[in-house]
Amino acid sequence: FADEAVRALSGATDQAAVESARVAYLGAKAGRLKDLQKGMGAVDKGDKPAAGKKLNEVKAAVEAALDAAQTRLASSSTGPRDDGFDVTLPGVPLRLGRLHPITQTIERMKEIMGRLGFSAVEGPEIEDDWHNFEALNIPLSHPARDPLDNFYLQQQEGREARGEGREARDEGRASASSSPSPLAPNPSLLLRSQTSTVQIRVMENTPPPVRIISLGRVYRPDTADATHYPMFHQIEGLLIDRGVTMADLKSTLRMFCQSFFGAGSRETGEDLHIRFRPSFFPFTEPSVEVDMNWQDGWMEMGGAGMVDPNVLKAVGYDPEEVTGFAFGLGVERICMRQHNIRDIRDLYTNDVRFLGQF
Ligand code: FA5
Repeated sequence: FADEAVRALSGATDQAAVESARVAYLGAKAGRLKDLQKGMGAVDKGDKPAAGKKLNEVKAAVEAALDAAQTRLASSSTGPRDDGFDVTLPGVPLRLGRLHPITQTIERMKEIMGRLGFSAVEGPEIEDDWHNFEALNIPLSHPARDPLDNFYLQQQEGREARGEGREARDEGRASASSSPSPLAPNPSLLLRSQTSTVQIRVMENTPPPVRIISLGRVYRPDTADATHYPMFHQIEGLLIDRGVTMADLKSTLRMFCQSFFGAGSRETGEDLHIRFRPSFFPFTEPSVEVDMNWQDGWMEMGGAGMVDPNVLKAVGYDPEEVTGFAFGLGVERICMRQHNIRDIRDLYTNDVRFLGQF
């Protein structure tokens, strides 16, 4: 009995096993030792002292084994171990990384527009004059080309600028995603100021119908304030087909906003409205500024309109055959509204305590 109990206790690998061995051998009610003590009554009077002594020895041996097992388990789960590793010290919390709020917004926009049948395409951030201005019906004299409103890239000297410029433009026509080399000596290379450039790149390479979105960085020498940053993101949408109207534009934007902000759903009980204000963009006619209602007011989302026939002609489409709408919305503004971020600069100071909230 003593050997069996000692073996059970010294082999126990956790507290539960020690406790069940304790109950089985030393338990006050039905333990095996208790049974032996009860059996003492039947022992002959003359044998009793020897039997009592033996019983005490067994009890002491089992109790010692119990102590040893408890000490062994306690020292292995708390306090420093032989190898100096103290398992009682507090751990170092793991910091999980997460996507930047703008990246999250972009992913969500792609997902929603994808469900509406728009596929995402990319365009280069270094653009030429043709895609950023000329094909978008922005003539040479237009103020949008002002060097103070654009990040033009420095030109190489001693090369014939005009001819090289046309070459860079032809390269651009060849592929919607290939970017002219930043070293190309085109005096009109610039960091794109809008994602509308991608409209041209796609239409040059795709016969209608077209249904795309393009999301990416754009650059303007705007002074940074609460709602402006010199680098920001736009989502551009373009749909070209037979018989496309302003009604299609409005319902597409409405569905997009409804999905994005979750407004108009039964849960929020909020109704969602899109408002068009007359505006002007050289590449759309008519042109509008797009607002959506939000918390008792209107929030400006971006610009939109019906693609100007001159743009359709510039990319080789027949305006008599197809029409289309385009829109360009500020991604930061939408992200800020979604999360109640008051200052756009917070998105780009890279303070992980701020960014970690989203
Ligand atoms: C355009 O850029 C047009 N390309 C939009 C367009 C596309 C019109 C297709 C028609 C058809 P605009 O310059 O208004 O438009 O800029 C659109 C949005 O970008 C603005 O409404 C605003 O939300 C955002 N935006 C403009 N400048 C900044 C800036 N400096 N920082 C952050 N967001 C900006």
